[in-house]
Amino acid sequence: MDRPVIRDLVPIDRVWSRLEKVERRLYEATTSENPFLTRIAQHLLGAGGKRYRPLLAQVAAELGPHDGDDPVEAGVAVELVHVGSLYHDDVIDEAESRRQVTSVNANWDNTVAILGGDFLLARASEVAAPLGQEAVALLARTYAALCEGQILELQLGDDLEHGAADYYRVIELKTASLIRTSARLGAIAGGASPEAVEAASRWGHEVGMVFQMADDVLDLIATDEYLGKPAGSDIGEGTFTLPVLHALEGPDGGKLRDLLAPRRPYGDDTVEQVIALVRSGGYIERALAETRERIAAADAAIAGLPSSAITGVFSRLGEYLLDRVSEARP
Ligand code: GRG
Repeated sequence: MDRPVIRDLVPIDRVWSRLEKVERRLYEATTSENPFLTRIAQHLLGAGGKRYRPLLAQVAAELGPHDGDDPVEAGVAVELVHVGSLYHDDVIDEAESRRQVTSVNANWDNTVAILGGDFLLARASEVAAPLGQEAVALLARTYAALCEGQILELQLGDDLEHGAADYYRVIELKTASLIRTSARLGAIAGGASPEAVEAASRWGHEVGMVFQMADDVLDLIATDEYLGKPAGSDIGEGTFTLPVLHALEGPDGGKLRDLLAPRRPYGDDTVEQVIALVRSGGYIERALAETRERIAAADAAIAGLPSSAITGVFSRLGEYLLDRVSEARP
């Protein structure tokens, strides 16, 4: 069966008309008195991006009665944090491209990318300020979590002895935190009840974890064509994700250590052998089973809410994120 289009999964016109406003506001919020800084700040906005975080904010806002500007501003703030963090991430990774265009660091240089990212983060705070103290504090905690996640990932780089618990902590901080915040801020801006805000937050946390776990599995199984880069790039960077970490603890752990213990850069054949051992040991299936448990936990988080069109939407969005994996399998 064809993969559903995300628009069909969210059949709520208000959500999509607010998202159109988010798009306009993203450009307003990233305009500087200096036209060069405006160009830098808008470089990735114009290149696309899936806008999942503002979409989640609009969906979560449907848990409350407000269909005004506050949910729109919540969506703008979370996308600006996301894009700002991508600027910094591309400096750290020395990335050449992002969203199918030249990355900011490669197009200009690291200084420009760092300042552009800082500007986007600053504008995110400014956009969130009228939403209130809770919103600003939530965003500030989320910037800190992104930094903590990135630092922990750096600390664990090339380390063959850490386990799944460390992996889960990294992805909770660097990815799930902002996805959770997108749902939480949207629910707050929509005027949802405290119970609904908590439910949206728990749902966002679980779905955010699944989002990164699915990405990490894809790096090990998808075609090069789908990924736009060779499979196994995480291994090449010394980042060992859940299936590899489980495999290191299994019967092939010794063979894997022999392959991975020598210093990087690994040859293509080494990466291929590691991937082959991970696949044949059933560790892709094991990681996917763990994502399915989290999708069930996400569903459980919203199960206590009064049943409505929006609870069905939450459920379908979770499934959609996981469907990417079967779509990308060779
Ligand atoms: C100063 C806020 C701040 C951060 C610095 C660099 C850093 C610390 C954190 C990096 C966090 C990061 C890039 C996590 C990965 C998140 C992720 C899954 C990105 C890809 O998201 P998509 O697929 O991308 O939604 P698009 O382009 O579609 O928006």
